[in-house]
Amino acid sequence: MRIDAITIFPDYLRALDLSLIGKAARDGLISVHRHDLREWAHDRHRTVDDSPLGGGAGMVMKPEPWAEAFAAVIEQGKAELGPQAEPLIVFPNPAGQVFAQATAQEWSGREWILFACGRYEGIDERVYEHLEAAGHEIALVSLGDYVLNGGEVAVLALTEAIVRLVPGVVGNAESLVEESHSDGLLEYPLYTRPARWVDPAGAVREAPEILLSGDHGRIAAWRSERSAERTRERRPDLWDARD
Ligand code: 6GU
Repeated sequence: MRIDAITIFPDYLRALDLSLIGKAARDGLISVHRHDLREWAHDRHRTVDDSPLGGGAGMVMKPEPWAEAFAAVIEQGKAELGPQAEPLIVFPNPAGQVFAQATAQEWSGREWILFACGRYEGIDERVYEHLEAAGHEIALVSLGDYVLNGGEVAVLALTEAIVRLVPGVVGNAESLVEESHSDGLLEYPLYTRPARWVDPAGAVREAPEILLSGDHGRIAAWRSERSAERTRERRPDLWDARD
């Protein structure tokens, strides 16, 4: 999978070199390319924003640097992947559809994702129109119902959610099956040794005995009950939406 990200803060995305995503890149499972939008600004100050037409607070990202950036990055990607390759262009945006595991799963099978990080109040609307008219597939996604200053933090989150589902990235693929949201429910509670633990306040805390029983059938049943119980309590919205 190829991942491109266009941003005015490429250093913000250095975290993609670390940990699981960094290793996936070193293992050749993904390649990550960061691009500074200001490379496609032409004035002395490398301006990428201007005041909103019609007035109002804040600044809007100008269309020209974005259009040039997309053209250049898409050309680079096609040079690497072949002329038939097409990116999914993802705009992190608080006004997008809320991102969820099903989308992470779907996008983990993509050949090429191009993230476009807006800052300020947003990007000139004509950039989206232009990309759509050119036949590109675009998606606006939000992390949730709150506002961040820009798309960079979202790209870190989205990339991690997607890349960990790329085959081979997570060593133990089974761990992806049991985790929260993989089946629309929250994960059951987890325990490790010691089975009997005295907490710092002196309370004795025993792990559920069933987990020591070795009876895999009963353990599985116990876990799915805990999973259901948790989901009903903490996320009634998920519980009501289950199949
Ligand atoms: Cl994806 N972007 C911004 N700027 N704010 C957000 C968001 C994204 N998701 C939640 N808030």
